[in-house]
Order: sequence, then structure tokens, then C-alpha cells
Amino acid sequence: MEGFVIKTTGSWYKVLCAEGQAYDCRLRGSFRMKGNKSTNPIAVGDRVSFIVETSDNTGVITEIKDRKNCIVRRSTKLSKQTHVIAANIDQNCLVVTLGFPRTSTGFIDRILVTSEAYHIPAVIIFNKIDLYNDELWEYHNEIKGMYEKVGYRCLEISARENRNIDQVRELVKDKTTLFTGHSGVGKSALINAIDPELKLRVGDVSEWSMKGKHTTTFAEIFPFAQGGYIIDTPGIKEFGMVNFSKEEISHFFPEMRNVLHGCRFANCRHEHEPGCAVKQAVADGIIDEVRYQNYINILNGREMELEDWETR
Ligand SMILES: Nc1nc2c(ncn2[C@@H]2O[C@H](COP(=O)(O)OP(=O)(O)O)[C@@H](O)[C@H]2O)c(=O)[nH]1
Ligand SMILES: [Mg+2]
Ligand SMILES: [Zn+2]
Repeated sequence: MEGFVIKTTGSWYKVLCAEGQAYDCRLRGSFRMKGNKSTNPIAVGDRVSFIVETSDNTGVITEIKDRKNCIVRRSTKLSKQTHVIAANIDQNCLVVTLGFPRTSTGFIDRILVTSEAYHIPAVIIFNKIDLYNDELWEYHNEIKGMYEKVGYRCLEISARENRNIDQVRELVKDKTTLFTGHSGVGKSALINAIDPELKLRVGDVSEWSMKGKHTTTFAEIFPFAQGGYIIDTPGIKEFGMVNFSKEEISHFFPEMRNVLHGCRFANCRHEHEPGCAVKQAVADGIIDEVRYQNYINILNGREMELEDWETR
């Protein structure tokens, strides 16, 4: 049988077949992926072959198909091990809130850089616009303008008040969409608003504001009634970016990618080097200072702390 993994819980994998049937599967004992540094050999979205055990109707996974793509983060801050969030995805919807809690641009840029690195188109969804006052609208327009200028599509929504949810429905239709963003921004609430049949658990404030609590949670895939699949990622309390090489990071900033061929040195890191086209573009106002500063922080491996989410 063949199908794709819609949920993982420790050693069990729920596999959905084209006929609409789901099977609880395990990985064959001898199965090991060579040279795999990730903590999870199989992620949601993976396509697999499996054999059904007639005794209890559970399955044994015998093969994992090659992935079209996958998106990976570090499993913990100091670890070299990685965690595959999901595989075979068409787009990443990054849900952010500028009101409460405030998603920092540092956090946004880490997720955007990761999306760029894995060639997964990203859309930024600003949720909770119902909480905005004039001051927040002003801040919102500034941040949104910054990302639109770089080329990212931005949506402004309220999951609670059902504002502009039709735009999100249109966006996810017939695609496999990953929803990312830190806890409390309303990912589950948004998915429920898109498809009320799904009835995902919406967290209360105390749950996501519990700082530092380590929870190992996995993404889960939901078929969208109007076509396509939606992937909810719970529990991203921090986003440990995998360590990309310093030379490639600027290539994951589209506006830097556009100018960096003009740098004097081919291996320019756009930090202290003379004749740097990126720094010139920042000085000329072509590249936003905020984006550049976030680039420098990523370049120097500065970790985001939870507190930084609301201050940067
Ligand atoms: N005011 C407001 N609150 C929202 C909105 N969307 C979600 N919330 C609230 O934000 C909290 C976290 O929502 P949840 O969907 O669990 O966030 P998740 O951790 O990203 O899945 C809950 O208390 C929701 O009721 C919104 O558009 N406006
Ligand atoms: Mg959630
Ligand atoms: Zn440069």
C-alpha cells in the first residue's frame, strides 16, 4: 500500500491512502536512514509504502519515497541534530502578530530565510488585526511595506472576526500549505476559520506564554474540504535555524541576492568588506536597515531569545 504521513507520535505514523483510509503504521525495526542527522526519520508529508498486518490492521512502513522538499529546523538550541518539520510542501504561510504577542522581524526573517533555503514560497499572514489601534496600524504598515518591497505577499486577517479569511482559503486551495509562526499567533484558530469542520484545539494565553517550557510536538496534516492539505505546527516556541554556511545566507535575502554580484569580493559577507554592494544598497535605502541588521545577527549566529520576540 502507499500513502502519506499525516501525523507522527513517537514511533507511530498515521498514513493516509488515496482511497481516504488511514492506517497506524510503525517503522520496520531494521529500518535506518543512512547518515541522517535528524531526530525524526519520517515527517508529516512523507510518502511511504507499507504492508498491512492482517492481525490488527496496523501497518509496517517499508519505504520512504524521495522528498520533493522538506523544511528543517534545529531540534534544540545547542544541538547539531535537526528536526524535519514537514516534507513535500508547496508553500509556507508564516502567521505573525504585531499586537499580542509581538512577532519580531528577527523571528520573521529566520523563518523566511529557512523557506528561501529550501525553495519553499512564503506568504506572511498578519493575524489579529482586530487588536490594532492607530499606532499598531502604523507599525503594521511599516513592517508590511518592508516585506512587500522585498517581494513577499502579505495578508491582513483576523481569525477571530473572520476578516479576509476568504483570501487565505483561496491561497491554500489545492496546495499543501505549512502554517508556521510562534505559539499564540493564532495558527490553529486560523485553520479553524478556513475550515470550521477541522475543530483544532485553540490554546489559551497561559499555555503559550509559559516561557521556556520544553514541549516536543509534531506537525499534523489536515485535508482541506475544498482541496489541498493544511499543516499545523504546534509548539514552535523558538525557531532554531539550521546552520547555513556564512557565504550562502545573503542569498536567502532576495533583495541582497539582487545586488551582491556587485560586491568587490566574491566571498563578501557584507559586513566589514570594502566595496560591498549590499552595504551600499543599505546606505542608499534600497535595502532596509532592519533586514540588514537581522542578516548580520543570523550571520554571527546570534540566537533569538524568547524575550527578543517582543523587543526587536
Ligand atoms: N484577538 C484575536 N485573538 C486571536 C485571533 N486568532 C487567535 N486568537 C487567540 O490567540 C490565542 C492563540 O490562538 P491559537 O490558535 O491557539 O494559536 P497557535 O498557538 O498559533 O495555534 C487564542 O487565545 C486565540 O483565541 C484573532 O484574530 N484575534
Ligand atoms: Mg496551535
Ligand atoms: Zn558585500
